[in-house]
Amino acid sequence: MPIQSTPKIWMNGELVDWDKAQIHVLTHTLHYGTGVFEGIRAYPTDDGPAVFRLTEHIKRLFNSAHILGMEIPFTVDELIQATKDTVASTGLPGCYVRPIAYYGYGEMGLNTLPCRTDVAIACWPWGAYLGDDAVSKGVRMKISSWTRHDHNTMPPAAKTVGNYVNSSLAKVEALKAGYDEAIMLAPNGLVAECTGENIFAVRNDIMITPPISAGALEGITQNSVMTIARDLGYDVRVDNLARSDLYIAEEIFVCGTAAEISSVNSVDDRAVPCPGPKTQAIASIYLDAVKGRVDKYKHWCELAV
Ligand code: PPE
Repeated sequence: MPIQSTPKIWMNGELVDWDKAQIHVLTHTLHYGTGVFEGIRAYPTDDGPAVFRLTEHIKRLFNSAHILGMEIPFTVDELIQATKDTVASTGLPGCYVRPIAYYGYGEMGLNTLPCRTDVAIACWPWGAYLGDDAVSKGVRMKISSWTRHDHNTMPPAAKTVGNYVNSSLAKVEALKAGYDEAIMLAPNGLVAECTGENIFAVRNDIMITPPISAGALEGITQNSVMTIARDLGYDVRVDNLARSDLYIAEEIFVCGTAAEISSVNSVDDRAVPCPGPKTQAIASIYLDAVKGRVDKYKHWCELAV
């Protein structure tokens, strides 16, 4: 699906026309992957468009930059406001939001110390990432032949641009083989996450999701899911999962901002019961919560105007 344009993109402090939001072909990050980004969603609520867990996403952008050693020339509060302004400028009830901080035009070479950091925030409508019926029908997963990079190669806890070469290799391999999405294993063989989602597996009635140390991004949807699941009385643990745990799981789902919550119906052609009751219960509350319809999670919805 081609990107659907919106009127404005925020660039270094101002809203510019969508078509004018351009960068030079010698922009540093285009050559070396030296940037950090976020994926956020704004949803319609009764009070207007609200950005889901915006503060946490912007804080994670700064953490990613800190891991990379990049200085963002704005404050957390400034980028929170900039995101709200960009969302409001679309006139849309909801949209996907993509902030990116990158080393701009002016320097080349691997030394990033002299580079200037530019920041942009773009919004556009982005529908169901893994298909409209991802909760009910589930997706077919394949364990990737690509290993998730480890902490001393490309820190997976930072959402850096370059990290996503690894995810793209795995995603395309899975799609070409007829699957919907790939599961990435860490160099030690334990389950890390998917190409753009965290993973949960239910074993012996316990919901388990791998830790950051296993190579997972500290997912904000993962965190929302854990809160919802615990409030439902489920036993939720952050712990390691082996490949075989997935094959014999009672249910599996993946979650992320773009993907929201999606059931898994098979892993490497081993059927997984789908849709699982815990997955369905959590997904239904999550999809209400993002729209500000669940009082106890209303603080997650940060109004754009
Ligand atoms: N792991 C990875 C590797 C990842 O990219 C994401 C988000 C997650 C876990 C879930 O994180 P969170 O969104 O905080 O729950 N992936 C973003 C980018 C997807 C893309 O295709 O681009 C997203 O979902 O926006």
